[in-house]
Order: sequence, then structure tokens, then C-alpha cells
Amino acid sequence: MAVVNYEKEGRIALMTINRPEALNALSAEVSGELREAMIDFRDNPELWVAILTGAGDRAFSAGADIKGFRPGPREGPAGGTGEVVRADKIWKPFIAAIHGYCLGGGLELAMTCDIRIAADNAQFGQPEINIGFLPGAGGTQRLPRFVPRAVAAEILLTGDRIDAQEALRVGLVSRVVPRDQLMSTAMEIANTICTRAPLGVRACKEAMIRGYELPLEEGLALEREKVAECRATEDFMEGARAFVEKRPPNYQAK
Ligand code: DAK
Repeated sequence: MAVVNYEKEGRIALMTINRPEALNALSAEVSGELREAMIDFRDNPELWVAILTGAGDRAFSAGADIKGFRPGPREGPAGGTGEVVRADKIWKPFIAAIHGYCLGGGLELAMTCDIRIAADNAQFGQPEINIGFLPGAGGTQRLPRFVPRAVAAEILLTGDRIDAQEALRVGLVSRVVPRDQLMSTAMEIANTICTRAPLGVRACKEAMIRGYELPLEEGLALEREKVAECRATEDFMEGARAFVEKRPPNYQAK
């Protein structure tokens, strides 16, 4: 049985981690299947936006599969579970639809997504410290960039969890919705992005992600580069024409 369900609905790719009996823990198999899905999404011109979620009602993902831990240096790709499935290395946008537990590698994975929305039952944490470990798939680096430093330090050093409302308050997620509206909200956001010029969306994501790490002047230079690329696309003129003609644009990703 597949441990990741990979479905396509029009321009939207839906990836669902499917090990609900293990709270969607990220086994090597999950990482492998997620990676395959992400590569297909990246390379398939028909797909414009991805949604990532977890099967069942209890978890987005409770993190790396602790039952698979072995002593000594780890085998496999550098960066482990979280880093082989980096949504932030792909310029098409990812939306994480989070419910239940979003812990350890699960939170690290969610933090590689661009938009995070949460169900009201979501709980977030980096509990690695509780099991003699530290976050190893970007958690010590991304969390302090995403939420205030003191909040990140408390989450990372105590291993305590925060709930959906607190995650919203500190800016870890952009919306909290009732559990039964999680997927429809994610689809709505994905559909909205699909009405925008896809090459513009990708250029925008790339400028945002790469620019965040740069000094302002270099970030602005990167932005100018992306603007120039975008102005050379057919969709750029289609957007302007549609505005003048007072009709919805018909973007072709060209
Ligand atoms: N791994 C494997 N199985 C898990 C799991 C996990 N992370 N989390 C839960 N499960 C399994 C449980 O073992 C249980 O299975 P059975 O015993 O029924 O076979 C089933 O899911 C249901 O869980 P519980 O019975 O424990 O359910 P509760 O409601 O009592 O508790 C809980 C829910 C989320 C509080 C609890 O399951 C829990 O504390 N889970 C562990 C959460 C955790 O510590 N996550 C962090 C994992 S460490 C690296 C990069 C990244 C990482 C590591 C290395 N490198 C680059 C080196 C990432 C590390 C992590 O994520």
C-alpha cells in the first residue's frame, strides 16, 4: 500500500501522508514516496500548486519514525527525512493543510511549505529534545526565522507543544479553520493561486525564498531579475490586456 497518496485535481497536486496508524510518522518509505511525488509535481507542466496533508484525523505528521532510529551516524541522504522533501526548493507553491499533531520532522516539513493553514485541533512542536535529540531537518534554523526568537527557543528547548490559536498568534500559520473546513480552505487558496499567472507566482516565490537570506540590496537585485524574466512572458501581456478589456485573464504559463 502506498504510504503517500498522490492525486491530481486539475492544476492542483494533493499529497497525503498515509500512515494514520503511526500518526503519519515519516519513515524512509514516506520520504521516498513524497520525494517522488514532489519531483513529479515539479516537472509536470499541468500542475501549478500542491497541497500537503496527513491522512486520518489525528495527525499531519508526528515526525520522523522513531521506531526506525538506529545508533551511530545516520545512513541515507544528508539532511534526512525533512531535507529530502524540501518544498522550498521547488518554485511552484505548496500549501500545508495541518490537523492534529504536527511534530518534529512533521513541523519541519510543514515549514518548507509556503502557506500553512491549521485545523482548530492542530498541535505544533519540536519534541526531539524530549528523546535525547535535536531537530535535524531544519527546525533549529527555520523556526527562529518564522516566529519570534523567544517563542522559537521555548518550543525548541522545552519540547512543549503549542496549539493552533497560539500558532496563529505567533505567525506560524496564516489561518485556523474548523477541522471539517481544512481541505476545502486549502483547495480554495490553491484555486485562487491557480487563477494567477503561474510563471509570475513561481518568480514571486523564488524571489521571496532566496531573497530572505540576502542583504536587502542583493534581494532587490534578485527581484529586478525576476521582474525582467516575468516581463518577457506572454502571460505578462495577457494580464495587462485582460485588465484593459475588463475580462478574466487566460494564463498559459508561457
Ligand atoms: N514514530 C513512530 N511511531 C509513532 C510516532 C513517531 N514519531 N508517533 C506516534 N507513533 C505511533 C505510536 O508508537 C503508536 O503506535 P502503536 O504503539 O499503536 O504501534 C501510534 O503512533 C499512536 O501513537 P500513541 O499511542 O503514542 O498516541 P498518543 O495519543 O498516546 O500520543 C503523541 C500521541 C504524538 C503525543 C505521541 O505519539 C508522541 O509523542 N509521538 C512522538 C512524537 C515525537 O517525538 N516526534 C518527533 C520524532 S523525532 C534527522 C532529521 C530529522 C529528524 C531526525 C533526524 N537527521 C538529518 C539526522 C526528525 C526527528 C523527529 O521528528
